[in-house]
Amino acid sequence: METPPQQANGGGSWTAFLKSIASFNGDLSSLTAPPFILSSTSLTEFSSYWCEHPAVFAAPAKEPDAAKRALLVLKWFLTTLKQQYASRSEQYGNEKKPLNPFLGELFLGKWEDSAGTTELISEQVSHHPPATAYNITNIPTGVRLEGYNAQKASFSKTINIKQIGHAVLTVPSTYSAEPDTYLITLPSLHIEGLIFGAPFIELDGSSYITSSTGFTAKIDYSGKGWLSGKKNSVTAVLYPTGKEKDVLYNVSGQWTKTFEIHTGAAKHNSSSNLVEVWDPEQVPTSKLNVAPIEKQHPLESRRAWSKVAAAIAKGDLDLVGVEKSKIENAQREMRTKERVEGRTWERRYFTARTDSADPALARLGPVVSLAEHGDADKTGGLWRFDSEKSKKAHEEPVPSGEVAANLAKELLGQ
Ligand code: HC3
Repeated sequence: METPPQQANGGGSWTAFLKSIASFNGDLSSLTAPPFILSSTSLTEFSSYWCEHPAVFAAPAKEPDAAKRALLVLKWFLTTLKQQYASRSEQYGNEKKPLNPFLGELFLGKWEDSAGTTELISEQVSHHPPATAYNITNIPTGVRLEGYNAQKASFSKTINIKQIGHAVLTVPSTYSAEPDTYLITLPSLHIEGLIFGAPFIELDGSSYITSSTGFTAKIDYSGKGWLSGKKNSVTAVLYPTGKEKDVLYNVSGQWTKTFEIHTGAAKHNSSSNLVEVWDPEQVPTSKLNVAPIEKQHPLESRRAWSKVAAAIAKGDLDLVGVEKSKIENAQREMRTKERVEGRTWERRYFTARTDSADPALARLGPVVSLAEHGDADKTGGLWRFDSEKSKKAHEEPVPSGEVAANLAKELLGQ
């Protein structure tokens, strides 16, 4: 059995943390985690996990057959799970508490590789409740993912997290008149290993991908049980929407290791129906390029949190508190000022859809039990990428010198 960190560190902080979790009110940002469990990475960065294999992300655009395109989308989704839920904790057992983003926080980057340029825009679009929105576009193919997410946590034996929000993948294809739309729901998760001071994520329940081309994938997650089962297990089936029994492809394996795709409803013993084996060890991830800190917009995550990150790296908890409070207080003052002036914070890249029904949700939402309003009450809005705003943001010069200093003072108290 592993040694709980309070013994390893000579402090009682992990036990205190466990006690605080037991009286947890569901607000993840309110968890007072001990210093060794604090991460200097903000949740706005997590949006990049959707595309660490840009070629896999863009692949559906080149597939003529609609069912195979849906399979490629399912495959891409499954390949992202390892990045999303295990990459911070490769050895398992050191999942940390990410920084809680402030409203307007940005994380911008680009992947440049064999798939061409793929752009990432991630923005904290709501603070109460916390919600992050993202848009990822592979420029050569136009494959584009947009989405937003928030978390609802509860405590029962451990921390259980329900993800609120969804993603929409658009795949332009030379083989069909209009682009395919895929509506993607997000899995639930819980934290394992808490009692041993070695937290890691296990996924549970089911999630779905349903497409405008008439295919649906159901993905089931499970972990290691008392008597059987393997950690991070996943199975999935792809079928024509509404015909769950007519399985076209099935997938089984572990989302952290390998998974196999077979035709039909089950894997044949002879593997004669094997389509593909995905092994993450064989396919290196592509590195996201992020501008050097001094060239970033003052609201870009790594620049805005740099002093907090330095304090975490030094293990100076008092300084972490001081630097975090500067940002929190400046943000509070900004919200008060906005209230007094009768305005709200203008999101830089996203707009909450309020005018008319969202086409993807209206068309595909009922298949996967997603409401037409997209749980907007729990995410501060139904957030969609705003290409007009994005164009404007791209045309503006990144604030530097005195302008940047004033912005940092006003918005981040730095
Ligand atoms: C629950 C979580 C914050 C949310 C993270 C999300 C759901 C964010 C969206 C990404 O696309 C996927 C994702 C991956 C990991 C999720 C985090 C894991 C742990 C963190 C909690 C706030 C921290 C709990 C504290 C501790 C010490 C137990 O790890």
